[in-house]
Amino acid sequence: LDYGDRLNCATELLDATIDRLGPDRPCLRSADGTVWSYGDLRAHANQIAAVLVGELGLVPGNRVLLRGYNEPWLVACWFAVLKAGGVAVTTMPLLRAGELATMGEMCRPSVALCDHRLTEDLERAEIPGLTTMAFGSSAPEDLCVRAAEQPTEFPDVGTAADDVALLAFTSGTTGRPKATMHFHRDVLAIADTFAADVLRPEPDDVFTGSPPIGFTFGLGGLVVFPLRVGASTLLLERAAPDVLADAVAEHSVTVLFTAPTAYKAILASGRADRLAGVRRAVSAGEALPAAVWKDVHAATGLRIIDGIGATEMLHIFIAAADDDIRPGSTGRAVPGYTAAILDDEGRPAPAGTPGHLAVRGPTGCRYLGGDRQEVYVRNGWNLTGDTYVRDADGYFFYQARTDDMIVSAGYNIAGPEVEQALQGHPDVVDCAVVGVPDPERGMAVKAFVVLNPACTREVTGAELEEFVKQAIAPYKRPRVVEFVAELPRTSTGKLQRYRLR
Ligand code: 3UK
Repeated sequence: LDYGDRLNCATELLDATIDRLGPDRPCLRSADGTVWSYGDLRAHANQIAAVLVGELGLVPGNRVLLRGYNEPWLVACWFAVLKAGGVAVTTMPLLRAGELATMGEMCRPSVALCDHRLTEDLERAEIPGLTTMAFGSSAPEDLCVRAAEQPTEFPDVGTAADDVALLAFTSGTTGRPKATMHFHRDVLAIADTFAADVLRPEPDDVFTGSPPIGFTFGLGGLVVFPLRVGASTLLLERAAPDVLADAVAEHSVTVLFTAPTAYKAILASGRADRLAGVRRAVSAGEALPAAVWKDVHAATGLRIIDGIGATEMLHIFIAAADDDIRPGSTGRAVPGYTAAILDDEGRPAPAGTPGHLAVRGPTGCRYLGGDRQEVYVRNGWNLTGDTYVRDADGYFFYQARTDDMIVSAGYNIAGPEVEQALQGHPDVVDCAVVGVPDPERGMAVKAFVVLNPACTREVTGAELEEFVKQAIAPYKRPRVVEFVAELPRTSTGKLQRYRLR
């Protein structure tokens, strides 16, 4: 992956793709049937870049906060910022004033481009020195209206390959978000490793998915990967599993990005047949249980590509596709990346022994501000905070977030394994397993369980304890069960077990 010293990833993704394939190919699709060609997207991005520079006084290196739903204007804004040499600070529409204020404090953006429906929380965040311009309405001061008066050509700023292009926030399964910095070359590197070698998209593919573009899973899967090959992408403002499945069928989608919970929900809602036209389906964000992989395969013939990614790494670094897939395993190191399991002292652990997942490759963690950097990166290895096992063939098996490993009476118990066992119970719709202090065992396994509201029978904790005992080693069974109406999740859908602890 040698991109040379000067590189602007927006020029490469947009202008270089147009140079190769022409401006008329479909690029961005919306649920209502609107299609922007590559040429349309470039023209809008160039016009917005002209507003950024000419009206908002942006100079290279300035940070621009982006806030919007997954829709074409948000993508145009993202390209505009990079074309103008700015740093895109992507945020998710679900975030509220308090979270936006924290992010503003951390990365001090000078400009915000914000969907006109989402400005309220941003204003309440009161980020000092910030000029906000709204987009997506027909008001005279709207960015889209202002941009329409600008020339459609713009000379992209010749950034360095290792200039920061993107500030992305971790979803914070353990509390305060952290901002990670990614270079122009990193943005291309994720397309030229995971996408090129594992996903292998083609120019006629139609992408879609649920992750927000403000989450690097969505930015890669729904913007960077399709544009790198000249494919098109369907952007959905709302992508609940049923909506997503219907959109896949209606728009002849061939490449799908979503999370394990969505695949489960699509199966449960009887919509698996809607995925019949999909060629490549990716699952990331949380571990994909083997049972879900097999059920999707049985219902559709699809072989889901599981992949672990992280905001710190920008995108996916362990995955498997096609015949390489072993259900229940995340896969092997993506070509270009090296992955290992390390013990507590940082030495390589042998195959079959659980330890800390460590990875190195063309992308890696750079926290803004630098503090906590030494927690994630040690001896050149990025430590993701996950406990994994590697087998002799180089396949990696997820155990738990290391913080979610429960040491009970000397046994190491992975909370997610107990959750999967509980999920097998017909009346359990959702659950989370954590360790709670216990005078005898040190820690005891505790399960928080959401029962199917349609269940009329009384389900007891003792029944669930017995059920798990039959499914996995008895010492892993939950000693305490608490029934709850719902479980705490992050805005990217991850369980927040630390809040339950
Ligand atoms: C967990 C997985 C098991 C794991 C992400 C794809 O999820 C993404 O980034 P985040 O920063 O979280 C990272 C953490 O999430 N995880 C992700 N994928 C898997 N665990 N199997 C998986 N397949 O704990 C990891 O450390 O929110 C995913 C692409 C880009 C991303 N940012």
